[in-house]
Amino acid sequence: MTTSSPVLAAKTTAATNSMTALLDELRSVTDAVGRADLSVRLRAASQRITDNRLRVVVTGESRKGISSLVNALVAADVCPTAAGRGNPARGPVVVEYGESSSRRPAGDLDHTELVTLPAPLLAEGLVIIDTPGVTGGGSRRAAATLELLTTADAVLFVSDASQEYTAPEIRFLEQVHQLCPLVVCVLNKIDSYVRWDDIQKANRKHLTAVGLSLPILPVSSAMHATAHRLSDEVLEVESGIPQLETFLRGHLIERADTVVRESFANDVRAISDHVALAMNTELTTLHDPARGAELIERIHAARDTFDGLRKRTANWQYVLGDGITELTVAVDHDLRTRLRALIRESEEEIAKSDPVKQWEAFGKSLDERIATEVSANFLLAHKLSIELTDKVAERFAADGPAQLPSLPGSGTGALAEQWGTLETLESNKAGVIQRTITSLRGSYGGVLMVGVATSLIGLALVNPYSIAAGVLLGANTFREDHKSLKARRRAEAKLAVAKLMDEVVFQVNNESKQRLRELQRTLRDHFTEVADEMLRSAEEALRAAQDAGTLHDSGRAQRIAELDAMSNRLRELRVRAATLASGPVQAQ
Ligand SMILES: Nc1nc2c(ncn2[C@@H]2O[C@H](COP(=O)(O)OP(=O)(O)OP(=O)(O)O)[C@@H](O)[C@H]2O)c(=O)[nH]1
Ligand SMILES: [Mg+2]
Repeated sequence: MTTSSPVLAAKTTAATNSMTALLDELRSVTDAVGRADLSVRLRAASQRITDNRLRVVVTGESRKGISSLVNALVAADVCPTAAGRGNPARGPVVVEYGESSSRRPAGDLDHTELVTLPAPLLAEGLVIIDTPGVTGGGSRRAAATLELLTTADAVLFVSDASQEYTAPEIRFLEQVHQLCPLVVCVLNKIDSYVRWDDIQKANRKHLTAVGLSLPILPVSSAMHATAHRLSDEVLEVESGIPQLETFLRGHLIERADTVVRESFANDVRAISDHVALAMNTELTTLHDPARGAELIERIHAARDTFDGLRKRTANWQYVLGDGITELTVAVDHDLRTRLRALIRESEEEIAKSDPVKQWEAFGKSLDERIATEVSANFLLAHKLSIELTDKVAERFAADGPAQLPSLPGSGTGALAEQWGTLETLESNKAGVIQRTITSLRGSYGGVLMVGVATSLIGLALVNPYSIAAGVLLGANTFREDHKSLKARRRAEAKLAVAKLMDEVVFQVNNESKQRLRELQRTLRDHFTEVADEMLRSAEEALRAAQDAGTLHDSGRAQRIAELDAMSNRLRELRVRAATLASGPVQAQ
């Protein structure tokens, strides 16, 4: 979604500039030694530093002020609110940095809109996502939002000061926390409820009861809007929005900055190690051929290990392949078990009552329950995917150093659009008219039958006897029909439920299989690439050592001088990178 967006955050601080400049310098070295693979990696590292955007998803139950909060954070009226244009967005609104304000559809299936504007918090790298409020613990929207959360760096969970957390809110918070560890609870509308601090205390108790220790920050988006309009700084502080911004800066932006610096230092270290291997092998061979030979032997052995790591027969490849198969089976089994329980419950309900009377309500509640089960199944798949990534990395690292790749997350919110709804019952469509016709047919038959018999004894076809018989038979048919209709309706209702569940299993399984295939591809590509890089370095080192052996005395001194210079340059770059990585956060 946003990752493909051409709009980049304006996060060009002095530190990011120095970091990218250093990576460029290092690239001139990797280019000089002909390591195009390392140059590509350096370019990707530069991109990560300049495009270091953090996704903050804002969610909560409907009408708590999610959109109003996003507007307050960017000090602009960019997300439609119930109070504003009266037409809250149907899908998420992604708000990110842009030099000028713009608004366009993000081109997704789920009605996502992309808004850009030059707000300070966005310029620091935040991308804020306004989501449509979830209407209950198990609604489809909650399922769609959960999917969005797999790519979130932080979540703001909005509730208001009118009431304490409800059970569905706590359930949802627990799920959110499983997907994104940085969750901030925002207590909105403190301007309208004087006893908001009681609600805050009560909410803290609810969170503690389920073992969640999350910050609860009281705010008033409405007060912030007024403060902004009147340029009233005191009111602005009272609104709590600046405090929320400070929190996000301290806990998200600065920490992410540290992560970026660390990964920058790691990249520089790893890449200079790759280059240094060939250089040092050549230098050692030039200085001391005996020691060089020993080193070459060791590199040969390492080369074979790295070559083995690239092959399909490598242990980590088996761990990955088997893991994906196991995961697919476990996720499918979990979904089927959950839905089977749901089918059983629904059948009991159908047997107990006549479902036609509340078919629509029944369908709605079933839909909610399906969404709850699908969400739980999704969370399980996510958890198992992370465990598998760790397992594969562990296996790989047993034979060589590995870095963890980031997990793929589609974040399209398509999860909830996968299954249909309960279909209308045929017998329900028939209604009263059909039943009257049926019973009339019965009574008509009665009139005819008795009429024909009585006509034999000289009475008219329609006579008091035939009419009485008609009435009697008609009533009977009506009763019988009513009974069989009820049975038919139940059978039909059960069939409709089973059909819907089949569809859910089919669609959800399809989606999760696709996700797992993507996971498999990402992990396979990542670890193969790491193994390729290591193999390439070993081969380069062997080649350099061989070249060194063929040099004559005069060329040898010159080559030693060249290598010494390059190796000094590498060392100097590493020292500078380490200083930059541990340096203080610099303002723009
Ligand atoms: N008093 C008060 N009202 C607020 C505040 N923030 C939002 N509201 C009101 O709450 C209502 C809902 O606000 P929205 O921002 O549309 O809420 P939402 O959570 O985005 O709602 P949906 O997108 O429809 O789920 C509107 O009538 C807002 O005016 C606040 O800080 N104080
Ligand atoms: Mg909204």
